[in-house]
Amino acid sequence: MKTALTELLGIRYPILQGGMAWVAEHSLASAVSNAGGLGIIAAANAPYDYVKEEIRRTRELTDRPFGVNIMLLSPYAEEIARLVTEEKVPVVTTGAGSPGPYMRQWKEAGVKVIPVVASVALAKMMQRGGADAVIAEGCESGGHIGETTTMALVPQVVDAVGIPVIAAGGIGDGRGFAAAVMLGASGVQMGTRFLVADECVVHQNYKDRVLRAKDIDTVVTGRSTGHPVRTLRNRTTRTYLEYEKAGKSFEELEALTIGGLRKAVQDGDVDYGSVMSGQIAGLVKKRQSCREMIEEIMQEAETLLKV
Ligand code: TUI
Repeated sequence: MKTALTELLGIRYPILQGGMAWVAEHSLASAVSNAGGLGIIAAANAPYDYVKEEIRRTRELTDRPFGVNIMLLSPYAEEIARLVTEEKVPVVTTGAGSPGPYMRQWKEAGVKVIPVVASVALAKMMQRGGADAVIAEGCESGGHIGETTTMALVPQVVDAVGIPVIAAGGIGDGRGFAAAVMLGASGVQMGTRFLVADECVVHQNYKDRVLRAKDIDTVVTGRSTGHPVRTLRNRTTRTYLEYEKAGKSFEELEALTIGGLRKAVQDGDVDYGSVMSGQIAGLVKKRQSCREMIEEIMQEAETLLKV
């Protein structure tokens, strides 16, 4: 399938893998790129040397294009931005903020820039700043989210900008892909489905929670602090939501979740850790390789889009 996005990035299928913190490392990213999508390494809160090594390992495993995601709330965001420029990483995606200050250096280095946006206003600002495409991410996504759903956000962003739009949030199969195309998207980004991929290094307990999840099993914590985060419901989210209702302080809330994602991803502590996942988890029922996932999704989508 050829779209503005496959042309822009030189990839076979217009499927990006989300830059999931602690999850999206060289093994997952290279598997997605080798399968014809765009694999992405998450820089998350990691420092320069760690991400540099991840880039080296990814390059060892694939000669296809790949990306690095910079989480702009990271204390290392600025040095990771420089690393991406130095390494001439093919694609950079950003999340949780505006990458304005770094856009120029990336463009000059020939890095393709694709910011994640959760509003039309930021999408327009990114286009003005020279972004090559934007990822319009709805609040069905896992992790740090905006307010608007994918269904409402994507067509509004498509109407507001002239660059390719990638839909994210709530997409997990060929039907979601086809729906995104109907909304005007040139491709999709998926995170939750790739969580259970064979090449994904997340702890088996985490994968099992996603595989067992039902439609209503995610919750959003942190709406009161300005950092809403979607995860699968567990003991910690229950306590968190009680604390929020009781008006406990920001510090008390933070103390509940600090290090929670690492605990869930690496230690497999899915009762107390932060099991970030999108609402589409209820649809994710089988483990597969990244190649099987991508080929299945594209086949389903192509059948639907032909009728
Ligand atoms: O960034 C994400 N998702 C994430 S980042 C993350 S790491 C984390 N861990 C613990 C607590 C908090 C974060 C986990 N999940 N998605 C991309 C995304 N960006 N979603 C929403 C946005 C966004 C929101 C507001 C982008 C820009 C924005 O406004 C920026 C501005 O300055 O206008």
